[in-house]
Amino acid sequence: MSRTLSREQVLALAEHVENAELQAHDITKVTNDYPDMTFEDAYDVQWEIRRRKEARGNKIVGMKMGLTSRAKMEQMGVDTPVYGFLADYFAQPESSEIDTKQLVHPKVEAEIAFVTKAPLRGPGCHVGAVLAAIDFVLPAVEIIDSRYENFRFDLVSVVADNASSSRFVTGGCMADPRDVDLANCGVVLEKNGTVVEVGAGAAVLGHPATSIAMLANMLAERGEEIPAGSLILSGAITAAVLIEPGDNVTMRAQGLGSLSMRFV
Ligand code: OOG
Ligand code: MG
Repeated sequence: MSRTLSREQVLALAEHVENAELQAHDITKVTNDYPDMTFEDAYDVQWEIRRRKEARGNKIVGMKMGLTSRAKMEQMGVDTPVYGFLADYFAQPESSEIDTKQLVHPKVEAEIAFVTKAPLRGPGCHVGAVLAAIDFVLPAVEIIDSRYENFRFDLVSVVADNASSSRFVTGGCMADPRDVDLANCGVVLEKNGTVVEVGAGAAVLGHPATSIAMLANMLAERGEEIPAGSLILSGAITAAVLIEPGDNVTMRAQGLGSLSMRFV
């Protein structure tokens, strides 16, 4: 572990970045002011944002992996997966209206969500352990919203910004992972009735369950685990799509049904 920030700097950055989320305004990326910041520093900031939300009474309902597909890595110009947490108010019902006034510049991503029935702990967590600990999978649209100007960032900055987490919608049908071929599962993302992205589960590290194993192993580096009952977004299968007020978004996943939402 290497760190460059003092405790006071971590607390100040967490307040600064979280305020941008809560007030829906953009900020310059944190590495402009702290060019030597490390991943450990950035995760310290993210975990402090999580602590602030919990102290305010928010519940943490799950986790997300990001930048797990080539499409996303190329779109954002980065090369390593990152994780973030999901707070209770990020979850939005299927077919609901999502208020863009609470967001800076939202984009949508088609993902597979995993819900755990047993804790997952690294190091050494593998796909087999993940599949044994999963209660069910279901399709999900993640609404990401970087707080950084023009959605441009480096990996350290995006980690400090909770991996751009802001909202997510699950729906369609839940399935036992034993019954679905998640690598070959085709997904279609539509905006206003037009297909804008297509892909298959294998885009996420060869199999989306790999992403959950990677999360357990990354968390182990901080002595943390994935608790039972967590919802985990395994990462975008395709590139993210910018949306505007008035847009309707539908995701269809092979054998798992579809889900929609509207942005206002
Ligand atoms: C970072 C979050 C990426 C995904 O699924 O790849 C992400 C970003 O692109 O803003 O959630
Ligand atoms: Mg995502």
